[in-house]
Amino acid sequence: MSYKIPGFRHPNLPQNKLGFTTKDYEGAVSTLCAGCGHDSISAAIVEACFEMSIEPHKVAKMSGIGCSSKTPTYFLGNSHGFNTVHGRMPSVATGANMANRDLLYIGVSGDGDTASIGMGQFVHAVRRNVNMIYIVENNGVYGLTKGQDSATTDVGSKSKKGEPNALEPIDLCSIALQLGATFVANAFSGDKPQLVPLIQAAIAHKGFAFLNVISPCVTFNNVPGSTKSYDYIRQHMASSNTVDFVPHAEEITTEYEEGSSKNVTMHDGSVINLQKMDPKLDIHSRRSALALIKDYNAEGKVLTGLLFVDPDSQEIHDAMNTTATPLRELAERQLCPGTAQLEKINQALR
Ligand SMILES: Cc1ncc(C[n+]2csc(CCOP(=O)(O)OP(=O)(O)O)c2C)c(N)n1
Ligand code: SF4
Ligand SMILES: [Mg+2]
Repeated sequence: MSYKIPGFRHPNLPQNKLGFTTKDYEGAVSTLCAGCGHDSISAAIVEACFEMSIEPHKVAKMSGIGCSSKTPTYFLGNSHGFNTVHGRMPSVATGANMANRDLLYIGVSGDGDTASIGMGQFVHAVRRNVNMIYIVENNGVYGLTKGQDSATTDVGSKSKKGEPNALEPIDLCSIALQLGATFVANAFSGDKPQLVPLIQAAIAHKGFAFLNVISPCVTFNNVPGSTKSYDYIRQHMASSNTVDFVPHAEEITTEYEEGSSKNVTMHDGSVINLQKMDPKLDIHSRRSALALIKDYNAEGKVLTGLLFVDPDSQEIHDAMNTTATPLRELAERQLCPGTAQLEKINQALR
């Protein structure tokens, strides 16, 4: 119960453009272990949505199974939600998005949920460029089922009760880049100043926005020897850039040092300002991101920040030329072509 303490009214809380306070973006009291990284990610989602004045009823929270997949209960309590089956969130999110593109889809998954049982589903959501934000709360362990190694556990990493892991891990950012994800970022749950603008940029992105967030499991994988512990990540984390998100219609007011900063304008007019860029990173080149992840990895470092973005990406609705109207709003007149038209189609097939 580390994230939200229930209840008093705070009349002086700041309000956003909609007149809502952060309270309006919170959810039920968390039942996760005190100190779990996942709760920090929930808090960052709350802050990001509050600051962007997102209408809670225009959000659909999607998840699979795991401690991570439980978290949508603990944020955006006034939004829609679908807690699916283990590893099956991507197909349910794809279906929902195809039926109604008017909602903001926030998918939350775990390393087990995505990199093992859900891998087949994940790759197709990326390939289809479904317009959603997809967060993997990556603790390198199956938290909910009490501490087995996952497919993202590093070689030699040791969880609380385990032997050092012998198998090569799957790097989800690299996989997402190779599959064509149009927005890829890596972050740490303990670095809120970096995480909140990354979530906001992912929300503003049109297409599949992938966010891998290293999120320590304090109960099973926060011991010396684990490469997903708080201490290890704090000591080995390196930033490719620091990120400022400037919403549409707001001016960039901060002055940045020349040469160390870059603006990326998103399709809705908002701007991601990247500062202190690693000069080796070209934010619009998959190759450069893939190479840099490998370089940092070889030095034993964990590269964080925005790694790749295609601001002109064509999401699945663009590619398939589907109707902009949510299917539930289509009347029979629009759905049924009529007898004459049907006869024409049938003739063409004979
Ligand atoms: C079909 C199916 N297989 C196995 C399980 C058991 N199971 C539940 S959660 C989980 C792993 C969760 O790990 P992860 O996605 O990393 O989430 P975490 O708890 O670490 O946040 C497993 C194997 C299940 N619920 N359903
Ligand atoms: S078991 Fe681990 S992942 Fe699950 S709530 Fe506890 S600390 Fe978080
Ligand atoms: Mg996990």
